[in-house]
Amino acid sequence: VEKNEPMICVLAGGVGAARFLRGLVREVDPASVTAVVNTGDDTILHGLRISPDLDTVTYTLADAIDPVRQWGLRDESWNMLEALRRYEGRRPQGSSAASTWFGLGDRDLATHLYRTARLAEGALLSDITTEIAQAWGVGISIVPMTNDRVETMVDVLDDGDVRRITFQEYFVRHRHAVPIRGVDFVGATEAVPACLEVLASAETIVIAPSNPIVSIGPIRALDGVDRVLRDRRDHVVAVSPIIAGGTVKGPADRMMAELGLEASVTGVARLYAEICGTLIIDERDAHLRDDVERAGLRCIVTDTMMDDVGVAARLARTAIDATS
Ligand code: FO1
Repeated sequence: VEKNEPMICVLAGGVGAARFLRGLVREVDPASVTAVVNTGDDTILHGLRISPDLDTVTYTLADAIDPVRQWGLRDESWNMLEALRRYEGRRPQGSSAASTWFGLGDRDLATHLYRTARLAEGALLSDITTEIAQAWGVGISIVPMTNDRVETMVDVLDDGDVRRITFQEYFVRHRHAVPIRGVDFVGATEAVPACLEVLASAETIVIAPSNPIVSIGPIRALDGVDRVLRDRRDHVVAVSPIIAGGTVKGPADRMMAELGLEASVTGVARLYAEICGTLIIDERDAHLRDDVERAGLRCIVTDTMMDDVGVAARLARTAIDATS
């Protein structure tokens, strides 16, 4: 690994970003990489602050993520969750105590306990995130998009009425099986972004193949982020999370369609055209190259299906080369 490598910043959500980062650290010195991670998915349950995307990135880079679920830790046990069920039946109406719809594994719980206790002591989420990443031996910088609380809320259609629920209620409790009418990043306009310096100085800014609406959307909603990205558009490269009109994981395709966007690489290109110079699309979408270029982006076609870390490493190299 070369010394003094150019800095690379990756705008990250959960699984897709984590897989990309695992490939990237095979190609470059991890010390040259900063992941700016969405915290709009964060939630408080049982009084604990849970940061799914931060933990997915950390656990993946530590090679500790559960390979099947793609969230939480491998070799997990669920004694706490089982024990909680005793109280669930006794819970009064209107209480959310002892909720068991969100899977908190026994070992994963330690991370939430640590994060919550440190927040209660007044520590910054960014410092806590560094402490957790270092404890797991992760070599890149993992930075929450902001130290302030931003909460992604989803307006869902429920029996003809629009109802507002938290992102985790939408994603986990309802298994993202309810149609959405809108998303709102509550707190984003007042929040102070924790990423403007790294965005201003990175040689390469990669928008990871994450959900453009609820993973990249909250980062972009922070004051100044889109402005910096626009100024540095030639240094920004995105990897499409949409392949052949669908997603590898998660509901990005459906969410886009339900919000009136085209669930295709062209739809992604239109969302990113102002802030991003190059879009990397999968070979399966090669026929849409002209559409992407008509949207105003340079288009690179390659294998983006990160089934193994070798593909992810080659994809990362392609992204770096696109901006240098
Ligand atoms: N996803 C699920 O589908 N079900 C769960 O019970 C669940 C628990 C969970 C616990 C900790 C954590 O860090 C993530 C967890 N996830 C779970 C995944 C996560 O909520 C979503 O994948 C992301 O928020 C989407 O990016």
